[in-house]
Amino acid sequence: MTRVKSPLDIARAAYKPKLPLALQGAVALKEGAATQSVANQEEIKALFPNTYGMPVLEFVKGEATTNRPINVGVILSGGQAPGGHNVMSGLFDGLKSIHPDSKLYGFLGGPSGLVDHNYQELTAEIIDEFRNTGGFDIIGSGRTKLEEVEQFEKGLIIAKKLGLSAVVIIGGDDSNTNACILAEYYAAKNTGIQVIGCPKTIDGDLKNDMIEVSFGFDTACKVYSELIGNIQRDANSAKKYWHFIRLMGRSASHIALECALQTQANVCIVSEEVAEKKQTIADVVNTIAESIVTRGNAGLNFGTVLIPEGLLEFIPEVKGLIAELNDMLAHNEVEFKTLKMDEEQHAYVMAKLSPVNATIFKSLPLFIAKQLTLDRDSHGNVQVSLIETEKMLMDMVKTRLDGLKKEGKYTGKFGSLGHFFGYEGRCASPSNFDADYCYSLGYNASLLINAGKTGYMSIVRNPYLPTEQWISGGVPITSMMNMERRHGKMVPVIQKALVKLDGAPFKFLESKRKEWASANPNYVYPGPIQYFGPTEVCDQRNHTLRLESEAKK
Ligand code: FBP
Repeated sequence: MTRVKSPLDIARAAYKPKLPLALQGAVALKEGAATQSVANQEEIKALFPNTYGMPVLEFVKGEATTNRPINVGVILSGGQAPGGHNVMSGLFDGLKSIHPDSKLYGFLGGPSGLVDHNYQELTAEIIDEFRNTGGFDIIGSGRTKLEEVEQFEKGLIIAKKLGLSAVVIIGGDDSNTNACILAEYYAAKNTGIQVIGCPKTIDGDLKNDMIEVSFGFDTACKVYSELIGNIQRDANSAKKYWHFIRLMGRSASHIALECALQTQANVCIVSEEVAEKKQTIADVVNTIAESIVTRGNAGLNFGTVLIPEGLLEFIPEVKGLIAELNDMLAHNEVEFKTLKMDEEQHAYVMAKLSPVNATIFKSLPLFIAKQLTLDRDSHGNVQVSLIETEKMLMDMVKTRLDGLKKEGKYTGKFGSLGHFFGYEGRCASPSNFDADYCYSLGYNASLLINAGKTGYMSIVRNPYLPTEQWISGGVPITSMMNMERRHGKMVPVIQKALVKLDGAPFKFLESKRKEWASANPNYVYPGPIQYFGPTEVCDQRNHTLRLESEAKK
């Protein structure tokens, strides 16, 4: 059955993503200095003897060469992010420009597709259907962790059968950690199968000196900011609700911060700051209540509060509780699951926890306590998207305001509504920035493969500048790694990039906070992403990228 296309789908299909100047034609490879991992150099070097210490790579203009056809398998891993389809179309076009007989295979449903040999050849017809569209539906995604030798071996069988030169893994920090382990395994065994990663995640936490932004962040933030702007206009019209808006971002608060910069919301909680200042839940409640009191006493009984999805894990008292819960539930999973939900499970957890954590657990609203014990994801993370922190804060803020009212310090009226924005933005049609950036990442990945590289992440630098000035190449994944404790064991992982409290975006928010929380805010209504029109409207970069890039000058 043919898919019914929206007018935007049809118009967007004709969009030609822009490539960096250096990639428009034949390329040559320039090698930079050798790299080392961000920390734990000796341990990482010992674990990755074949892929450690490689140089940073840059593509520059070169001479045309004769190439052989290349077959490549591609995997979409983890949460959806706008632009994934463009990574694939860039990869496809790159492979075809290397040799028209090259083939691209998509492994279906994420990394498990490689292990279970579920795949489909991606023909020009299929790729054309998905150019510049959002979503990962071209082949689907999944969260299976690639970590066992048995999985690598099964992958090898299908790679050999399809004559693959390389596997491209489009994923976040955990998926690219797995890509690195796979690359090392295949290199150590001399299989000739290369592995290349691409930096995906709306969360924006796969970021470092070489990767200024992960793809999808720009579009997702623009979608959420449009919604927040609309809510602010509604709030400013009806003047009767405080909107508590939780925003995706499993760990880092990059999304909440960027949306605050785009919309000038009244309050934006930043988890990293909460952790740094060792704040309690009561402190967070007070921060929010303060703005509500200031505005309420001035007759303004409405406003917006942005809450990062991962907040609870950053509140030191709750973090300790979650760590103990993770271990306890992992060890008692079977028994725990036989218990009746709610009371039985709650009592069971209370009995198993240390006294300190049992007290904290008991103090949480029942629905939050229950949500904290839900199944972990395949990487052992709490599924923060299922924890309704905004509702918890709405309740607690109300209690606090009732108290302040009794003390005669608050004269306003408090009505609140909760929202969670996450899935709304993950599959949006990519902004022009993400469409170009992703296409370039994919095209660039094909060139890394053609150059015989493995264990590299495809990178495109200077994304704040116009596309033609972007610099593309590769960075060894081992250079982003450090050792971290996971499931009670020290393992090599890509270091997650949290919001830097001395970074320009947070500093800017900090300088504006008082003003935005006050009775006289100046809401910004960003409106929808524009795909056609003047460049200052359509090609605008996000504030995080702008502020960080200006700070570098
Ligand atoms: P990735 O880290 O895989 O890119 O996913 C990010 C994310 O969208 C988080 O913001 C969110 O917490 C999580 O995925 C939700 O996961 P799921 O799609 O499994 O519900």
